[in-house]
Amino acid sequence: MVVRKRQEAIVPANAGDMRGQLEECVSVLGEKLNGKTAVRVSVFVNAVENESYAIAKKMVMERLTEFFGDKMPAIGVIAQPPLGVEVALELAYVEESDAKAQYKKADGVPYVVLDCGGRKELHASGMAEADLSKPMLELSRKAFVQATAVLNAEGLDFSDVVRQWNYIERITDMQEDIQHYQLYNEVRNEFYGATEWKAGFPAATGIGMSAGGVIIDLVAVSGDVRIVPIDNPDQIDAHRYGQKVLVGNNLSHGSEKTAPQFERAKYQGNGVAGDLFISGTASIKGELTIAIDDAAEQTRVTAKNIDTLISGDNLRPRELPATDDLRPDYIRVYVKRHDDFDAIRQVCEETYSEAQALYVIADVCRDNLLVEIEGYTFAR
Ligand code: 3EB
Repeated sequence: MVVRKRQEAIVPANAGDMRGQLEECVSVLGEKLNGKTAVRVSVFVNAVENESYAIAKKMVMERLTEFFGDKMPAIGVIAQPPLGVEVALELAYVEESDAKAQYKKADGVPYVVLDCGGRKELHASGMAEADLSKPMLELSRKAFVQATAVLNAEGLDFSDVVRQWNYIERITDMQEDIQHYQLYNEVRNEFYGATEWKAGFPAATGIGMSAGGVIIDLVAVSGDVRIVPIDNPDQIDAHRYGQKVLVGNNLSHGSEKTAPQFERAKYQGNGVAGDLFISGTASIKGELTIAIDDAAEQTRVTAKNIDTLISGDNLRPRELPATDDLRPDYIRVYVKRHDDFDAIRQVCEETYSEAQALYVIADVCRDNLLVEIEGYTFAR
């Protein structure tokens, strides 16, 4: 059985400080979760440097630990200010009757395992080095070491990951001649290289945050399941990007820079129903940025990329059950500049009127990208 994930954006309606808004979010969380099983809570906080991030993270973790007790879902706290508020939550849950949840810990990371009858689903978030004073290389490696520990504790490896979020502090900043994002790509390759990839890389998001180092969230599956990577005919696969779109140097200062290893989308299901994870998508055609300096047009191009990706025409040849055009159930929208928010939101609301949406401020991985959109839909 494949269990439909539901996602909800929980954004406080009342003004106030972070603590007050968090309280409001937690009370909404309680209402939404009535009879449901939380698998992940992503918490977006208005913090712009490590000191205020650490304070916010501590407050959030204490409050959510109190709320969830010994049934902690995957939780990550991300320094990406939600638009207009101090804190917002994204809740991912399943109907309790759908799956039996186990709450576990490995290397200090709480995670959830859903037993879906012949199929196992792992949700883990917030994997990161705690000491944020360490250099980017160590921050990146520690996030992957923790992810490895969680996967191995469940007898899985990276090739079982179907969805990954890669949060990278000040993603386009240079550390000498190496860009933070490129450094991350090299480290990702160190860890990904150790596994045999049978059904493509994960669907992923690679996105900036203002503080917090490097954080990984993931969803992995094993058992009786069909996993299908989905590419976009209008975009070059990111793992085939050429050297000229990757910035700066690489770690070894010589050989080729490693491209971002992810698929545009990934399906996991049983031939009748399944999850369709839509990777972070931007205004890129081929491998080049389109509509430079025009946030509204970049949003339209991004939406078109998503529509093409999950269209019946693109899915049918892969023998996925969804033969009609799908729409995202849920989108998360990363806005680079606050001033572009209204323009971006207007396009998103017109295009995805039926989807829930969460808007956060974040640096996108190329200087000329003003918006990135990720999504989820249940294909059946
Ligand atoms: C792009 O299309 C935009 O490095 O894991 C999107 C999704 C992007 C995932 C990643 C990066 C990643 O190249 C950036």
